[in-house]
Amino acid sequence: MGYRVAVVGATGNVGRELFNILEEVNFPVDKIHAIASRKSIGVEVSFGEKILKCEDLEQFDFSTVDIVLMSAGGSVSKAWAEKIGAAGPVVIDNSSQWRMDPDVPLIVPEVNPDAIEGFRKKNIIANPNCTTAGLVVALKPLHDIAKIKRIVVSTYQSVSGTGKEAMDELWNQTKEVFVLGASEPKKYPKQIAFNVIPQCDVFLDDGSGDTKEERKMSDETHKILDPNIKVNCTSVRVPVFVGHGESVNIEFESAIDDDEAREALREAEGVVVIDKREDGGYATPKDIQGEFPVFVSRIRKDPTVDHGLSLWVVSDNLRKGAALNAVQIAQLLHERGLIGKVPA
Ligand code: 11C
Repeated sequence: MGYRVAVVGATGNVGRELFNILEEVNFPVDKIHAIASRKSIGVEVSFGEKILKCEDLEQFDFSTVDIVLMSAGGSVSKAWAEKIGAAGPVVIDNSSQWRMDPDVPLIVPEVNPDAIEGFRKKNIIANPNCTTAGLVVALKPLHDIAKIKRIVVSTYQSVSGTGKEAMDELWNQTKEVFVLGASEPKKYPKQIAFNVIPQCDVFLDDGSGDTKEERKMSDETHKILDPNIKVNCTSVRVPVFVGHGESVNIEFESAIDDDEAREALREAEGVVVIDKREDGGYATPKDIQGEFPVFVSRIRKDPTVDHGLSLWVVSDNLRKGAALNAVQIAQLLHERGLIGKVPA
């Protein structure tokens, strides 16, 4: 027996990956709907061999499905997720809208699977930000050995995190630079081709100087892994199409050496260690595009603190950072027999 599934935001980068991954992991699907805003009604998306035509979000009867995978941005999730959850299906939401709501579990299945049990209050489960997902999968096995006190993270985020128009902007500017000069930036505050931009998302107006992306890294790490970990993050956009890298410096409460960390990471679910300490003996965004795991490289002691390690983490932001994690949440619900109507 399979489930009746709807994908909301079916035409976006993550929406399309949701269909691919449901198919790749052979999720038990009986019926599947592609849902989008009115302007995309009739647009075709593929699910395996099948072609689906997008249906109108405003007209769709959500009581006819069991699971809704949503990736249509924060404002659509704000307006729709609670209503959809109240109609019956469980909503797995990829936006930042519900992540910090105390009545909504924020789940990375390798890290905090048991927290999923709390989803009935709103019938919504939140999927984390792409950089947080990769980070916590890599931190969890280390935190289990020697508690983490503080992390300093610098991200190297690809343009697909901003969406399709940002990918076009990088592509067009890259071509234009050698002819007429790069066109004016639209999606980013500065030229992204042949550049790096130390800003992801908007600046917060709380006087901290942090961007929204940087705050998500700290808030979401606290909710998923441990509220006591101090997080300092600088998020940077780089001219890469897919795959987010993260340089992570970790300070632990007690001793852990690099061999022990490497071994724990090798055994951890959802992690692949590539750490050869030679030219090219590490993972880059280009190497891991389309892959499921989180890749960890450059694991080494940080001798500047008592118990410190540095590492390099890279994952496919559209997969583990978004669509894959959402589908893994659906698989977790399925394994635990949690998909069905909200109990009366
Ligand atoms: C980026 N991390 O790369 C963002 C994209 O909260 O789900 C995902 C935003 C989010 O710009």
